[in-house]
Amino acid sequence: MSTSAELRLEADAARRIVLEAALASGSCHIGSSLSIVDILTVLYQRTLRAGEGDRFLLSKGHAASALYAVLARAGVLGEGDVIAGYCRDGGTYAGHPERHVPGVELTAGSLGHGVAVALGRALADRADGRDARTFCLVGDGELDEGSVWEAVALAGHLAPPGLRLIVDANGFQGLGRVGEVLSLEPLGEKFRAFGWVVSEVDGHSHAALACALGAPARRPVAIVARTVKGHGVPALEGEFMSHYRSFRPHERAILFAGLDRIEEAA
Ligand SMILES: Cc1ncc(C[n+]2csc(CCOP(=O)(O)OP(=O)(O)O)c2C)c(N)n1
Ligand SMILES: [Mg+2]
Repeated sequence: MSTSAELRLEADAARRIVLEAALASGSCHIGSSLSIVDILTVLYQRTLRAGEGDRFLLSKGHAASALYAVLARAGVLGEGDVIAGYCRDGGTYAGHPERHVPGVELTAGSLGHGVAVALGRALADRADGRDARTFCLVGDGELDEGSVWEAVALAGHLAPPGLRLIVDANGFQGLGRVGEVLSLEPLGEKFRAFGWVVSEVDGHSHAALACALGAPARRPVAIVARTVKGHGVPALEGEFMSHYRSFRPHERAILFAGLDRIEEAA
C-alpha cells in the first residue's frame, strides 16, 4: 500500500474514533477535533521520532478527542477505551487533556499556555544538548490570547532550534469567525516579523503536511495549516455550530455520512 493511501486510512480511522467518542459521550467540540485529525495523523505516523525525544503539546485542549484518537491509532491508548471513556462522568479521558494519561504531554484547556510551555521544553533541550523537537498546536482563535505572543516574541529572540508551532487556521472560534472577532492576518508575516521561519500549508494535505512538519530548521518554525472546522462531516464543515453542536444516537447517520461516502467510493 502506498504511503499516501496508508495515511488516508489512518486519518479516516482516527476520524471514526473521534465521532464514535462524541456520539457515546454526547459531547461537543467535534468540529475543533476534526480540523486537526489530518495534522496529528501525519505528525504521529510520520514525523515524530519518539526515540530522539520529540514530543507534541496540544494547546487547544478542547480538541482532546483528536489527540486520544491518534494516540489510539499509534497503539498508545486502546480504541475501545477512548470511545467508552471520553468525556463521561467517571471516564478515563477527560474532555480536555491531562498529563497523567499516557502520551499526553500537557494538561490543557485554558487557552494560551501551550506555546510558553513548548518554548521552555525547547530551551531545556538546547541547554542539555538534546536534538529533540517540540511540536505545539494552537487554534487560530487561541491566538487572541496575549500570552501566546509573549512566548512567540521570546522564542524568536532566543531561537531554540527544536521549536515547531502549528496553527490550526480553521477560520472559526467559539462564538464567531476569526476574521470578524479579531483578524490577525496575515499570520505568516506576523511570525516572520518575530524571527520565525514560516510555512503555510493545506492542513488536510498529507503530503504537504509531511513536508512542512519534517522540514529541517535551526530556529523556531511556525506552520500555518489552513483547515476546515468539522472536516469530513458535511453537516459540520465550516459551520459556526460545529463548535458547540452535539449529537444523539439517533443522529448517527448525519455524523457518519461523509466518511461512509468516502469508504463506499474507495
Ligand atoms: C482562556 C480561555 N478562554 C476561553 C476559553 C473557552 N473556549 C474554548 S474553545 C474556544 C474557542 C477557541 O477557538 P480556536 O482556538 O480557533 O479553536 P477551534 O475550536 O477553532 O479549533 C474558547 C473561547 C478557554 N478554553 N480558555
Ligand atoms: Mg479556530
